[in-house]
Amino acid sequence: MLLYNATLAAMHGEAPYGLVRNGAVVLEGETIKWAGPAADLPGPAKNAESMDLEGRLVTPGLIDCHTHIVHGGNRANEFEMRLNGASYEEVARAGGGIVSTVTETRKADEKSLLKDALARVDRLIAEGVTTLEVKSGYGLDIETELKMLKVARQIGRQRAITVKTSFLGAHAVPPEYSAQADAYISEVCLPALEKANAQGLVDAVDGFCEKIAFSPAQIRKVFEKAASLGLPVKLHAEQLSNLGGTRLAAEFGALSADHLEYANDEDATAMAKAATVAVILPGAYYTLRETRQPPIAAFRHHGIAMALATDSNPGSSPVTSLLLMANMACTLFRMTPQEALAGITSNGAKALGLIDRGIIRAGARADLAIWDVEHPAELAYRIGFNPLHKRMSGGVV
Ligand code: DI6
Ligand code: FE
Repeated sequence: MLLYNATLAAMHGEAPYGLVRNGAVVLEGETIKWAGPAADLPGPAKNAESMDLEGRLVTPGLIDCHTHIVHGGNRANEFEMRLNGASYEEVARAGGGIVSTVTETRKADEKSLLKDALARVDRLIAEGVTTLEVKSGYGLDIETELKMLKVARQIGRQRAITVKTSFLGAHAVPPEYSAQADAYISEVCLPALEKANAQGLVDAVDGFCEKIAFSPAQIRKVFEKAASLGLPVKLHAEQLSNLGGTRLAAEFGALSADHLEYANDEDATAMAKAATVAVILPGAYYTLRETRQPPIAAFRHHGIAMALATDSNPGSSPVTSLLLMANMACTLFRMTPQEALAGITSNGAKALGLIDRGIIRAGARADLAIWDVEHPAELAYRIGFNPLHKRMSGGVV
């Protein structure tokens, strides 16, 4: 199939956005066979079945590389609590926060978890998302952690979207292990990880390194298990304070360190050395009314790839729009529209360790988003406007 009369934001090469005016893309099955200026089209491609894109913009399919989109219930009540003056930490210490979603997620069966998650996933798909990361971490017992990961895998079967799963057993200490975080790690988290991995449910291992969650020493135990299983790691690090999680993640060659509001130049140096992607999550920053900004200038200075994600979760980021995250990253953090688009395409792929997508070039997976806009900056510029014309996942519209 030949797509022609398009502007390509290929997201690689010298030009800003990898922009190709009057471009064309040739697809073969699930794969991009050729992409470039229409004038350079190889002869045989001209005979293919063709689709006139009437000047529209084509980007790689969007990648949401950090979500907790599978969960029971919602936390509108805590939204109200915070508006009545409670802080995020106070809500968590009062037994609310993550733990209240754990209760709801334990109660829910797979069918209802899937139904609720799909309603959110469909909002992302409607904005051109073709690859989605989903974390566990609201089970915090072996059975429910496995249940969440199974539901995540189901999403990839029920919708034309690639799902990558991250095991997040070290998300919070469940009430039954209150003040026994070490015991929780050894008795629940590590055995759950082994079991989930044995069932093929784990693509990466994540953790929450924070005072209200787990210390670097505890996260190290989880990462050592991940390494022994041959699984890549990533980490919620430096979100509310600087505990050294980012440097720990870099030491383990993490795919990404996420949040990073309290990261410093030393952390950025370690990330650069390990080629760890910085995942910026403006939805959590905004929802928590955080004032400390992630050190974007340091990440730029060190040449660190920056990804953007929704962090879709019922507590700190009830978000189902990746385009809104692009807008917020620009307006709140002064990222450029080009950095924002890279954050939800090429660098999102890197944060998941995927080398077959996130850019438009021969050999990449045919995951594309076709937009009713003239210039890619429009994608980050507008607020609450979805200009998606068509989405292609593995070559299928
Ligand atoms: N950091 C976050 O922002 C979310 N998880 C995490 O580790 C919050 C999850 C929640 O509040 O339910
Ligand atoms: Fe998160």
